[in-house]
Amino acid sequence: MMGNETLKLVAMGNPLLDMQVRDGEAVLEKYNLKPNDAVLANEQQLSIYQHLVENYQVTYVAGGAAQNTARAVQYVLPENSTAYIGAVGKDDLAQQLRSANDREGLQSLYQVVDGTPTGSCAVVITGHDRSLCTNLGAAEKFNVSHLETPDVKAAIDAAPYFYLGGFFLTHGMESALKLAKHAKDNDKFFSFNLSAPFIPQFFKGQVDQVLPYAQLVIGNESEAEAYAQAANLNTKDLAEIAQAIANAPSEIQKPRTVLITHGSQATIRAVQNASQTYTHETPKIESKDIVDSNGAGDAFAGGVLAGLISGKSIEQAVDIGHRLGGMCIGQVGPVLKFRTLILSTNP
Ligand code: 26A
Repeated sequence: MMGNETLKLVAMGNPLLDMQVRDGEAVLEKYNLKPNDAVLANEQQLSIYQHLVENYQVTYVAGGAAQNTARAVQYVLPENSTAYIGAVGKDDLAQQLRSANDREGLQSLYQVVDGTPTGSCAVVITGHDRSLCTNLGAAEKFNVSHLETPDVKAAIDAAPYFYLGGFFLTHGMESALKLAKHAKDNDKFFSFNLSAPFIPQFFKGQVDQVLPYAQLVIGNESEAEAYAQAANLNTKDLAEIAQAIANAPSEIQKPRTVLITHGSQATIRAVQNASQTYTHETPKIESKDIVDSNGAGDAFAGGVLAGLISGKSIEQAVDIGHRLGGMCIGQVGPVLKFRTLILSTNP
């Protein structure tokens, strides 16, 4: 185990192995998936993984939204700056995820759950869109007791920054609140991502419980719209929605910042109780340079966090986020450079 002297960020989420295929129009139709969505697999969708293996060339990539973000943060920061918490099975997939994190210098603080496989995510690419269909497996068995194990507790005590994948709120409320309250009690920085429209849509109560502790909330346009609907805001205006999230009740002293990305359009920033919102133009990416958007939002979040951790202004941090998001879009899967995370390609 590394020492925690240099540790800056602890992230928590669902560690997943991504099974990515291209030209997946027929898969979307067969499994009733939308082109740019993220869902938990229902019973009819559970055969998708086998279907992909049997009918497509599958690229296996290390995934899990918050894990992708943590790797992106580590990509920017000096060695041994990041650690990641989540639950995996006792299997080869977990080993592959661990190795991918090792290669990036992200410390894996996994809880290993016996008898349940490591989670997987079908990533179906159509054009520039990605549809994510997840079987959480062991990730969903995460138990709050893991936060009290010596290595994990030491990392949490050492880290000044925390990042939670909003996806984790479907099952890990107790652990999420524990991290959030630890941050509040120790005057540390807690942030989370809305992750997918179904999180604010169906888990609004859970979002509202962690929101008061968050100094930074990140989401995209469809997640913001889902939040607005769930909160009865009666608006589709992204700046208004961002401001409403920023102004939601707070338990902390520092003002909350909300960043809403909007694909290739400008990112919107709102600050709690501020009189105006801000926009940050995104750098133009030529269509020919786009491979797929899997993980782009995670890379954006990682760049922003890495910027803030390095003491940059929020404007500079958002720029770093845009650069990392753009870099990810040019690679297969949630990858920043052509080196590490593609585990294998089949056949
Ligand atoms: C609970 N769900 C649905 C999920 C996810 C998820 N990460 C955590 N929980 N569904 C998809 N992902 C990950 O999102 C990344 C792209 O942003 C995928 O593993 C993919 O790498």
